[in-house]
Amino acid sequence: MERIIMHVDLDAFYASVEELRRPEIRGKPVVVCVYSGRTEDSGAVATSNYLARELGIRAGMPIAFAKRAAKGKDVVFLPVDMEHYREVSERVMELLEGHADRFQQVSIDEAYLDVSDRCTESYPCAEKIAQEIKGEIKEQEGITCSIGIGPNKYVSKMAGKRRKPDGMTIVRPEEVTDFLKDLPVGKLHGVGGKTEEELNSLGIKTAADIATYGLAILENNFGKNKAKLLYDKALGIDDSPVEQKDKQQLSRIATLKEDTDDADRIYKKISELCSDLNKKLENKITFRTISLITIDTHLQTQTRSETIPEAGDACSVLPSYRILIDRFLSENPGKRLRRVGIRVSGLSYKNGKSKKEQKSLFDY
Ligand code: DCP
Ligand code: CA
Repeated sequence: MERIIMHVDLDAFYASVEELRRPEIRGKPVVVCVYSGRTEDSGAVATSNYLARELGIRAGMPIAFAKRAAKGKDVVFLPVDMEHYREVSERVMELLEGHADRFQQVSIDEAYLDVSDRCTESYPCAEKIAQEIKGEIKEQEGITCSIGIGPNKYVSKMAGKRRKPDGMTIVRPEEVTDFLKDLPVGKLHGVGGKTEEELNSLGIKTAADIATYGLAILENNFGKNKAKLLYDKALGIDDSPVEQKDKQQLSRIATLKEDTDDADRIYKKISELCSDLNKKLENKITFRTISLITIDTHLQTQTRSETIPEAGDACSVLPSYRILIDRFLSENPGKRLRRVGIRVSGLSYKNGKSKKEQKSLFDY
């Protein structure tokens, strides 16, 4: 059976999330930075929104360069808030997972969905799912994504890059070679700068050139493995499966009814979140570390963690959360919280029965 794979990538992720929660910066160029702290401007750009990209400001650029490009213009510079982006990411990933037969998250804002079973070779079905996903992410999180659909992971990734932001591109099996043929070799996902140069020096500029060159001659120049890799990229061949991986951490975050610094109110919300998280743990996952996540009225996020003896019930560790809450409040007098959350990490997955339930030979 032919597979149908979808690649979902959130647009200008950190910047979109910042624009969403800070209405005052919407419509302006936004640059999100990792400040190293050495001097005021040392560090690098993590991402920029599309307006800032028009000024030439891009991810990876030193902040000082970005400031020069922004000179005289109303450009907003913000520090990264990883905790917040992780929170949004986790919710989006859960939403996506619900639409897939097999699901693989590949970065904070990217995932592959295998929809082959639910769509049995029907691209209109996959397109419908993609539209639903776009709608749900927009409605639930207020941000946009770009989606590529194709017969394998590589083609879906390449398709997703074709139209951004808020794009959708479908490449059916019979369209793959045509879709790739005019692309410069450097644009093929996984072909690095050095390989691009080597190919160019042989007169190979596009995917079509690689295909015409042929596998045998490529092998002379690149060795067997790399030649096959390049050839497959030119023709859009990729058999790698969408690999479902166990999560490393689980969390739940919620908004308090009103901003507060009252320990009991915060504790009450935390206990609700514990019950909710237990539904996910299902007595099948244990954890060794717990964290309290706090987001105050100025959107400042803090995380406090504690290593505990292995546990499987999120509510059994409520006393430890109480200690973390009290510690937060005493260290931050006057600070009121808008949102609170819990996270468990250091996860172990029990496959089927737990050790206790497994009978030894002697029990028989
Ligand atoms: N990121 C980073 N440093 C980089 C590249 C990216 O910290 N050099 C972070 C910020 C991005 C996020 O990872 O928001 C996702 O990376 P993408 O490459 O998907 O870039 P964006 O989502 O920002 O933009 P695009 O719309 O091009 O996907
Ligand atoms: Ca992205």
